[in-house]
Amino acid sequence: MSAPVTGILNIKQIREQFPVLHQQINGKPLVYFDNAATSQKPLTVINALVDYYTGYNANIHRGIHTLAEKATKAFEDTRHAAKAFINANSEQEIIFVRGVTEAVNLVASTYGRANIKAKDEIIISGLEHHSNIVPWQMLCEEKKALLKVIPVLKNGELDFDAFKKLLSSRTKIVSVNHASNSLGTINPIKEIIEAAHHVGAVVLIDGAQAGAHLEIDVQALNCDFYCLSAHKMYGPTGVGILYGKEKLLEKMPPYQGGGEMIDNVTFEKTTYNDLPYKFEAGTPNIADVVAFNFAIQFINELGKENIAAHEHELLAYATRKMSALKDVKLIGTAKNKVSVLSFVIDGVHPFDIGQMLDTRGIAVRTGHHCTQPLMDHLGIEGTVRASFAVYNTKAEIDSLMEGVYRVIRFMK
Ligand code: 7TS
Repeated sequence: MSAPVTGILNIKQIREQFPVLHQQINGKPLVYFDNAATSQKPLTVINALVDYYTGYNANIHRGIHTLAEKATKAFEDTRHAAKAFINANSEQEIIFVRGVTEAVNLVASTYGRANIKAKDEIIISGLEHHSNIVPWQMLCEEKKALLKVIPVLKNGELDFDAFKKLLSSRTKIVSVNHASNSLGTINPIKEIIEAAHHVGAVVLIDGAQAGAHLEIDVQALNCDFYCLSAHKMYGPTGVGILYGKEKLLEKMPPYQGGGEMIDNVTFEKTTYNDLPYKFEAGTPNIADVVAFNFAIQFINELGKENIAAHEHELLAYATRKMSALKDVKLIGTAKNKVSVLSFVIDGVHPFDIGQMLDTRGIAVRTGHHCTQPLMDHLGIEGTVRASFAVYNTKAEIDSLMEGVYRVIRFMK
């Protein structure tokens, strides 16, 4: 399979850094189009894990021995890199969590529990992943608050006028994604943040689908919270970031109690550690945090603009080819999209399409993509989703198309 040089990125060289891509699945070269679920990892990230466990595994922050110091430095280096990556104001604003799911739960449980009262309103959007729905629902149930939902237009964009009408002095939190995992829609988060701030609400942005694709500048956005999952950004699973404005984090109660998050403990009273450690109870996922730094470096070295340009070319190419098929319906045709192509084939279950593609070595995701309310709104059970990363090629999209032609011939 050819892997050409596109734009200024050498895709062939990039692919060489991803060992997992070079294998056959069901006798065919693997075509990995499930990047919105999790991206593959470059050798630098894999080697960082091996280096950590073979060279300097130690618990951090507490030891004075050499290994503990080395591990602590590597851990804190990632915080430094993450701060720069999203242009946070300080490292105190970067909390390591397991991923976006934990980040949203942390904010709902701490900021939410401390600030939401009966009849307050929380606004999410109809495009949200379950992890940006359920924690708010739980909070609303507990506090007798109300969950409001920004409607989704036919093309998969948010209805901004409807959003403005939902806003009022009762709105306390607005929580939306930067980009939709099911449809790819890039949301106008700067405008959403501005409008929400106008009524005094705080705003959380779920950046799960933005981290590897879109520029993120939390100061320019002026969001209050921003969440990322490393595993969708060429990094390891089990680690992510919660960014929060320092003045908000300072006032929030801790999330979990335990070691590291304390300043002083007596049986009568415990005082808490400074930021960011107040929110990092217990031994963290040290190895994966250390390796995450190499994923950030991978993205920085390629340049997000270059990555986005390549992925856009792939998206435009695949969209053109799919649109030409009368049996295929694209789901999500927003003007601004990350590289997610969702589709259905009339009369064929997405699961069957996924299985047939897998027999040809093509990995796509099928189903509701943890956005069941969105699928209900669209009146479908689910979609087939191909999502592209920087190592994907047009030749791989040609393979996908061959697979889709075959599904149509075979099933219709
Ligand atoms: N928010 C969005 C927009 C997501 O796409 C996902 C994961 C999450 C939150 C949760 O992230 P986690 O890292 O805590 O699991 N999305 C998907 C997906 O589209 N297919 O598998 C996981």
